[in-house]
Amino acid sequence: MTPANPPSRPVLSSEVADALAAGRPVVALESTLLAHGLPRPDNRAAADDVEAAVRAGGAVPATIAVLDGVPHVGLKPAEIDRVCADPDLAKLGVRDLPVAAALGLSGATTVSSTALLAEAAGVTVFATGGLGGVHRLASETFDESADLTALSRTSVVVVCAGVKSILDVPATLERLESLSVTVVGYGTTTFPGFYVADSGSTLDWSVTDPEQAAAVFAARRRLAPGAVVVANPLPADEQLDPVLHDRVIADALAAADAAGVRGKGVTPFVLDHLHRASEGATLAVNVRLVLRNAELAGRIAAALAASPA
Ligand code: PSU
Ligand code: MN
Repeated sequence: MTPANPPSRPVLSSEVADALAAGRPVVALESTLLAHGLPRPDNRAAADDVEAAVRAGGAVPATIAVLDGVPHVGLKPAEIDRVCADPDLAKLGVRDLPVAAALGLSGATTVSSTALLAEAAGVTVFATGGLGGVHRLASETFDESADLTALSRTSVVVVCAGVKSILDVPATLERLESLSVTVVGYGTTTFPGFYVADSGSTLDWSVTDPEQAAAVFAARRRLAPGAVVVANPLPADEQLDPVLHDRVIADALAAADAAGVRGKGVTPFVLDHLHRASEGATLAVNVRLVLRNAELAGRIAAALAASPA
């Protein structure tokens, strides 16, 4: 059987191809947060809203997923329908891409695989909700997201609201340092806590506007491969109530443990538990922070296009 396109040769939508050819700004969006991070059917409206937020920031959105073995950068509405509707869609990190390509499988892409496919397509700015990272009790389970090592070798700007607060945030920041991933706060040296504005950890550096973020990325690209993480906190008046946050996260982690969930099932299980236990409060905040990140990513992509490295 002839293999489908190898992962290094993604298929671009015509809008994304035209924008890249003309040097116009493009922002990559991951599909795992749609397929596995947000519940159906709310995820479908969120997908459109996130793309609209990228446009509001001044860039063309490029949602990324693998369909029938072929990596796509920029999805048509019917393709986004597929990603959002299929309850059995695979979750694909970098290591899963060759299997999907060779066997003609479909799946949503995580931060790690989205960053790789974006870079291969020439898209250098990427928006998500929260990065994967070091799980609590990772010293026993060895559960550390492949997002971290992927970002150490992939040259993209990733706009996020920190790392998911279900994780061990200080340990994740230590690993990002070890892996030489550049991390800057957006307008703050307080590292955001995904659903909450403050994770309790601090950063060495901050940038004040999209132009500074673009300049940091341009300098990083001249220096060495690897990502620039732009950590964009929710404003305090939009965050989840921190007391509710701490309670529901403890419950969700205990439930995951009791259910014996392991591996790549952990993050979707815990996010789903949180959405239910908070009666939708974590879901609303999750969507809100992704929209803010998408808009900022659009503005950073526009700044990069205005003064290319
Ligand atoms: N951010 C969100 N929701 C998500 C994720 C991130 O707001 O669902 C996904 C991303 O795709 C990230 C993945 O790459 O969770 C990490 O999964 P794991 O912990 O299994 O590496
Ligand atoms: Mn994991």
